[in-house]
Amino acid sequence: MRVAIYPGSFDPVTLGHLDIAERGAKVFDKVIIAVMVNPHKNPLFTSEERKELIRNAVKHLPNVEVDSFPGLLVEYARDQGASVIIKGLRAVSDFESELQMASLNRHMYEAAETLFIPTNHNYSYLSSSIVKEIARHGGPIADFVPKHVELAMREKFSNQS
Ligand code: COD
Repeated sequence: MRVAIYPGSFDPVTLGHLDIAERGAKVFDKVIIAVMVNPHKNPLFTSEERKELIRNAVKHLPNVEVDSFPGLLVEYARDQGASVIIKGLRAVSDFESELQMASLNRHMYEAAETLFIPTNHNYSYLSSSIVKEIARHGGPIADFVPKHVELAMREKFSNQS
């Protein structure tokens, strides 16, 4: 069974993330979307909240599971018997940091190959950070995230103000 991990912060999950998950699910027997810790980011949603938002968004994908892990991605990949790490690529700016992570991950765990899936051009400009920035100011985000994620963001920001 070919198992792939699709890791990220997913704070929150966007239509760009979901497009990558759907396309990954067509290639692998099982895809695990793993909510991980990016030490450079200060999350808006807890890990549990992010998992729940993703679960709601991938209900239509029977071979996709959602999980979280607080440690190293390669440790998680090894535990899960995953041979592939899926990453989405939006622009050259993504490539630089993703290439660095792919090389380090392979150095730490040779069995894991990173597979880059190019963004759907409809979502190439999308990031969780930019969606949060728009939502924080009450701007329109319906084209960028599923409805339940939009509602969760509205609630989060209304509680913060
Ligand atoms: N279109 C296509 N792909 C997209 C889009 C979009 N619009 N938006 C995001 N993506 C891709 C990203 O390129 C990425 O591949 C993935 O979706 C997740 O994105 P984010 O922003 O939610 O997640 P990141 O980039 O913060 O995730 C970084 C990790 C959490 C994966 C990384 O920090 C990590 O592996 N942490 C665990 C600790 C570890 O092992 N560190 C050592 C790494 S060498």
